Amino acid sequence: MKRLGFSTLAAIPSRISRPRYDVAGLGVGIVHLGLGNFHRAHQAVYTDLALDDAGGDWGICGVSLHTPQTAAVLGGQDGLYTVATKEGGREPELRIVGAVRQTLFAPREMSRVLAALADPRVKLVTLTITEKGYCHRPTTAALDPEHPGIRHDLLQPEQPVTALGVLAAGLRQRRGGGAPMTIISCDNLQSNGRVLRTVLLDFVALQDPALASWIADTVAFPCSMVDRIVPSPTSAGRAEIDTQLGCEDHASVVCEPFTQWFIENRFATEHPAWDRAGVCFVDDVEPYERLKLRLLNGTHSALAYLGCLAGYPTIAAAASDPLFEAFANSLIAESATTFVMPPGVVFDVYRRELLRRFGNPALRHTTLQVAMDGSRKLPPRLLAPIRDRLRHGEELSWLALAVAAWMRFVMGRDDAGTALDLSDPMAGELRRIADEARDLDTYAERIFAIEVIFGNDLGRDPRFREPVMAWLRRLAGEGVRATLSAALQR
Ligand code: CS2
Repeated sequence: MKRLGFSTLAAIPSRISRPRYDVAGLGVGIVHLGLGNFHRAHQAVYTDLALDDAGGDWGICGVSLHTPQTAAVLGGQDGLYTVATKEGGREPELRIVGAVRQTLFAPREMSRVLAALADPRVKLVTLTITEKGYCHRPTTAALDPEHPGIRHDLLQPEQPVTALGVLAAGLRQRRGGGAPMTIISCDNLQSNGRVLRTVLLDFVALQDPALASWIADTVAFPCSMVDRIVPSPTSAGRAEIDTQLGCEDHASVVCEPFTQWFIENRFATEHPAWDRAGVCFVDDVEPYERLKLRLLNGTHSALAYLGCLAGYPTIAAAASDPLFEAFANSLIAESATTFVMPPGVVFDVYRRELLRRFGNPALRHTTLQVAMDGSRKLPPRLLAPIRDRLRHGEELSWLALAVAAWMRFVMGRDDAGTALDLSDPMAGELRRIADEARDLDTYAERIFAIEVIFGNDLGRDPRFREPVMAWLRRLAGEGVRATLSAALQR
C-alpha cells in the first residue's frame, strides 16, 4: 500500500473530510513543542478547522523534544495524518489534517527550532509536554533548579534538552527583532499559563535577567483548559484507518468525538480563528481547569490505579463495571464539593457525560497509560481537592481511597500478584521505598514524607494520613473488589 501524502490525497474516498485550504502553500505561524498524539488530535485539529473557515498563515511547525519517530513519519507524509473519532458502535469519522507543515526533532535540528521561535512570522507557541515537562516543584509551582534537565540547560544553553531551555534559547534570538509572542500551555496543570510563566522566568533569570524582563513585558502566557481523550494508537486501530483510506498512515490518531478548548483571553499577538472551530475564549479559565482536573482527570487516575490492580486493561472496561462506576460517581461527588461550577456547567450533566466518555468501548485507553507519572498527576488532580476539603474541616473518604490506590499501585503487583509497570519520573525512588519497606506502615511513612508530592503539610496531617492508611490496609489485605463492594454498601 502507498503512504498518505500529497500524491495519494486525490485517491482517498471523498467521504473522508480533508482541508479545503491550500495546504502546500500554507506558511508557518505556530510552533508546537511536544508533537504527540494529543496535539495531533486536539490543537492541530482546531487550527485545521479554523484554516478551513478563515485561512491565514497558521501552519504548525511541530517539534519533538525526545523521540525522533513522529517527526520523521510525518515528514515522510508531507505532514498529513488522519484523526478518527470513535464512539461506541458508530462508524468512525475520519478527517485528514493538513495544519502541521513542518516537523523537527529538536536534538538533531536545534538551530532550525530556534530559528522558528525567532521568526517574527511565528506568533504563537503551544505546548503539550506533560506535567513533568515543566521541571517544577508541584507543591510550590516554582522551578526546581536541581532538575537534571535544568542543570544541563544552564550549562549548555544552546543545546537544551528541556522545553524551558528551548523556549529560553529561542526567545533570546527573538528578542533582537523585538516581536511579541503568545505561549499557550496545553497541559493538565492548574493555572498552567501562570506556572509556565513562573518556571520560564525563574529559569531565564538564572542566566540572563535582562532577557527575563523582556519576556515578562513582551510575551503573554494565557492559561488554557484542553480536553479530549486520546489513547496511544494501536496497530489494529491504524490498520482499520488504512483500510478506509486505501493507503498507509503511520501517524494516524484515534480519539473520542468530545473535545473542548478554553483559552484565557490574554494574547500578545493575533491567533487563528479558533473560535470558528469551537474554542471558547474566556476571561478566567481557572474554574474550567479546576473542574476538568478534579472531576475528569482525578477520576481517571483513580480508575486507572484501581483498574490496574483489579486486572482491567482499559479505562472503558473498568468504568463499565457497576462497582467501579459507583465508586467513580462517589468520588466525583466528593471532589465537586471543593469548587464552584464554572458558568454554564450543570454538575449532573457534566458527571453523566464524563461517565459515558470513560465507558466509550471504542477507545482502547489503557489503565497503565493513565496510571503513568502519578507523582506529577496526583497533586493537581487529587491532593488539591483534598487540601480544600481539609481547609473547610471536611472529612475525606473517596479521595483518600484514590490516593491509597496509587500507593498500592506503586507497590508493583496487582491483586492477582502480576507485576505492574511503573512509569514515573520518580519510579526509581518509589520502587526503592516499596522494596525496602518492612511493612505497610513503614512504606506509607516514607511515601508520605516525599515533599515534592505531598508538600510539608499533607504528609504530616493525620486527617489525611489516617483515612489513606485505612484504605491502603484494606486494598492490600482484601483487594480492590472486596474493598469497593464493602465500602459502597455502607
Ligand atoms: C488522562 C488524560 O492520561 C491521563 O492522565 O487523564 O490524558 C486525559 O485523557 C485528558 O486530559 C482528557 O482531556
